[in-house]
Amino acid sequence: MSEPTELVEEAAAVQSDAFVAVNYDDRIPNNVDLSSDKQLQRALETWQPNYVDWWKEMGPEGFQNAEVYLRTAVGVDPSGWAKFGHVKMPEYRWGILLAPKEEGRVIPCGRHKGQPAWQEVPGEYRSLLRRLIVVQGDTEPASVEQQRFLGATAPSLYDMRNLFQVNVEEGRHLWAMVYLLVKYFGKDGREEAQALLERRSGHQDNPRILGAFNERTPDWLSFFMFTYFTDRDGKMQLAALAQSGFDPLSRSCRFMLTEEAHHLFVGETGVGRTIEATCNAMKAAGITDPYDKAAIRKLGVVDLPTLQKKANFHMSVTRDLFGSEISSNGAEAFSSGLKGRFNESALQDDHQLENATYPVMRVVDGQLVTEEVPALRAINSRLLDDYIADCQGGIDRWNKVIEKAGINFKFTQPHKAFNRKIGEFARVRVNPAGEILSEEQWQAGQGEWLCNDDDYAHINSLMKPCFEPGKYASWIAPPRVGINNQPQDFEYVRIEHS
Ligand code: BYC
Repeated sequence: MSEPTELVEEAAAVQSDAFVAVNYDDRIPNNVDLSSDKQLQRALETWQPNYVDWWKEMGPEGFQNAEVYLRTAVGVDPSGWAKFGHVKMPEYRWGILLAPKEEGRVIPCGRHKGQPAWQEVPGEYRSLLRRLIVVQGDTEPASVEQQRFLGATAPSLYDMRNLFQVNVEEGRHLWAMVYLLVKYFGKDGREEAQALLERRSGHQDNPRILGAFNERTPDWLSFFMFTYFTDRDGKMQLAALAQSGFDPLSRSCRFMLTEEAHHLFVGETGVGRTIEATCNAMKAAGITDPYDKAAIRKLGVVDLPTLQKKANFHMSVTRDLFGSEISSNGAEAFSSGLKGRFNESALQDDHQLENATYPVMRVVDGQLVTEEVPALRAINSRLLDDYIADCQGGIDRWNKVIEKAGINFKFTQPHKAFNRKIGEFARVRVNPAGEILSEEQWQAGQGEWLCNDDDYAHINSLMKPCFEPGKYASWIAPPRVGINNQPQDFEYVRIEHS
């Protein structure tokens, strides 16, 4: 597949403004001059062992002693913002990294537009701001918990390393939000920081806050789909929060976005390499019909229609993460100046939207219709639309691989209303083509649009570990280039001691 665009994006983002020297002498690496605020330092140093305990309990199972080739942000100069080396994950140097302060920055949107960005919490928006930070923070450990069993079935050491890299960086993103909570929200911030270590993905009594983060990530296809589609929600939400009038949040999110790019790359190339393996195997076996599942599955690869079903699930569950399309919470987050839109500064309007409207698809009298709605109340809907557009790039690149192989199959995004549990479409049943269905029709068709037991059985049968350096499971093609240009047979994870 084509060269990783996300990496190019990543390099560009990194070269822009993320370089501030990180102090690695402190117990908690940071570029926020932590040692000058003893009270904050003590509070974070009290949280740190609890975090490490959480990591040992809920982080990658079975690989806590493995030496993993990880990148750690050092933030020194444009030719090397990160350093690579083998590290045991519990010893990873999780730190607090903020993008540099922009002198004279103003609040970019909402009723306070043009006023100096807040350096302290604006009192009238305290609880809304805290809620946004907590929700963002909650997703980070949740994803680590969801992925904790995947190491054992990694299709290669390269992929295993990428999984663990994503995991440690989600851990760092939790640190980023905990820093804000502890520094700016006093006692309740410390309580929230503790609660972030106590909720558990999928737990009946104390689950993670948002739906998708309580779903299982049972196999590597789910992992790749998750990192392509759900981490992309992370990208969109972080981009919106990077526009926050609360400057420390903006600066935290700007740095997080540089790390997020690699997660999207892992997702896009993971799915792409799966498609490549399928196409190669079909070609070698002389199979041209992508729906000849029985024959294709015998080749030890994933048939393309099953991949589409997996994608359907992850796309629909992730779309729920944008909240209700029409939302007074969304309106208030924007109007208060706490959260902007995607690419806020590049948008050509008044950035206040008091009199503007936005087209939102709704369910009216059992029909899907598009209505103009006050733009402020449609902020979530707009971000969702931007997200759907942003998803398409990788899908097009996947389709090119299939086209090049001469196979007649094309991945598509299901209709926005398909399989939704939050918002406008939560109460209707809609197929991927966008037709409203009765409950009976939905039940009858579900297995065609989302993975059924048979699909899961096949996927599970492929989830066998492949731990020999330079070797890959049958269902996934090797990557074009190694991480940090390492050779094909590089030992990305030394697992002998784990
Ligand atoms: N599941 O007005 P509503 C990432 C709740 S991913 C369960 O509809 P609002 C990452 C909502 O909390 C990015 N509950 O929506 C990716 C509210 O509850 P309360 C994470 C849901 O508030 C991969 C109620 O329903 N960051 O970084 O405008 C790996 C009514 O809310 C759901 C953010 O999300 C759901 N899907 O918007 C690792 C940014 N949706 O308050 C990391 C911060 C809504 O009445 N969060 N609800 O109890 C936000 O901006 C907003 O909270 C949301 C919701 C966009 C999520």
